[in-house]
Amino acid sequence: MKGLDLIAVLMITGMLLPSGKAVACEGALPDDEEQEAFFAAIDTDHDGFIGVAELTEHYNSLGVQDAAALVAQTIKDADEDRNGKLSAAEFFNDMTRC
Ligand SMILES: [Ca+2]
Ligand SMILES: [Ca+2]
Repeated sequence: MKGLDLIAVLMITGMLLPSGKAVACEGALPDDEEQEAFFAAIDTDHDGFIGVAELTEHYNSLGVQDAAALVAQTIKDADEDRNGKLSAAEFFNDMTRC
């Protein structure tokens, strides 16, 4: 996800950190503690990765209309080592990429 696409998705999903700060690409990278809390909230089986099912659940909980499509797009864009799930680094790299 890049540029306007990312911003649009963030607006649609209301993807906010627990502190209420939006994850954006304007140098507002959240601190490690916030990243960990946010990641852990989605990584419900605590295996250190966000899988398709977890991401789908997250988007569903945010009321995303076509969660499956957004999940597929997110994984496609962010899964740098192509193992089908997102590590914290992959996840936040994608969300904060400009
Ligand atoms: Ca997991
Ligand atoms: Ca991966």
